[in-house]
Amino acid sequence: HTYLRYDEIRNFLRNAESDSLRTDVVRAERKIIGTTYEGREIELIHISKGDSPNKKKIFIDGGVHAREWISPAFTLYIIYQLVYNTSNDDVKTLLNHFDWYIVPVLNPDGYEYSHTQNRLWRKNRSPNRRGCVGTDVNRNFGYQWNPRLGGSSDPCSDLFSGNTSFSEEESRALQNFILANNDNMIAYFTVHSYGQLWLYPWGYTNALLDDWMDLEHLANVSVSALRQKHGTQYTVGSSTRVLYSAAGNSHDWAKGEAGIKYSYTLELRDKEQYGFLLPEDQIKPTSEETWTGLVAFSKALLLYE
Ligand code: 0X9
Ligand code: ZN
Repeated sequence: HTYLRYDEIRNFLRNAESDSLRTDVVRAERKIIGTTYEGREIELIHISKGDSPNKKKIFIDGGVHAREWISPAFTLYIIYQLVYNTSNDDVKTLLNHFDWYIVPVLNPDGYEYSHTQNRLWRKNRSPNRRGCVGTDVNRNFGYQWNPRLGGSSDPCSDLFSGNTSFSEEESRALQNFILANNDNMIAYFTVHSYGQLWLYPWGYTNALLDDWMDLEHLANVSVSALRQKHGTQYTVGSSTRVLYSAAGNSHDWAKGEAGIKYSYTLELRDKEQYGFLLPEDQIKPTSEETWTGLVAFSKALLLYE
């Protein structure tokens, strides 16, 4: 329960894969889905029972924003549960009914930079005009992409949307993988911090989804289970209405372009106190409660869909 560097995360994934192959209850397979500007490989892990090709799929990414360290930490907790806790009844249910696709760190260049140079770095590390570095990966997706709606066309801004949509390796890698695998993909989660929010599209407009009540319902089920664990309160709602508009974000793209019905942005702990600098002693409780929410979501989905 410490914040790991990217090479440690990759070691963890390598071990999860090889350990799973020594069991017959779970199969974890790694896949490189892209290579960043600085040459780091973006790794995904597919966790399944390897028994049926037609299960519903759930996709989860973390580490889109460099400084949000709790996000990769939580995705590793999910992987740990699914691979090493297979005698647990919840884990059994999750593996029996779903295939899991998890990218712990979509933006490893930024993540490493936030460890070595600037703790509060947000963007990736690809160079721009005017000597400024980095694009906000969560403004670079190509569904209603618009730098004037909660992004920026200033390459020096922390919210730089890129010169075009999908100009960045990270957003393109996610796009390519999902479009090649989105048959039966029922849920998409992008894990961020902070604010304790369970958000659904749209992020580019105030308008509500046609099926917003379905997304709202499962989000409410999830956050009430989450709250039972350690008392942590979450707010549910449309991302524009609850937070602010942010065109080019990934859950809008997952919903609008990839057609994944239950697309969410999670903002984990905390609310104001530590913000991005969440202490390591909160990794465990944060992961436990969010896992509880995710389990409740998955079970409710089985009943609801
Ligand atoms: O601004 C973002 O990209 C997300 N918040 S963060 O503090 N993690 O940077 C929120 C994205 C959710 N979508 C919208 N609010 N539109
Ligand atoms: Zn974020």
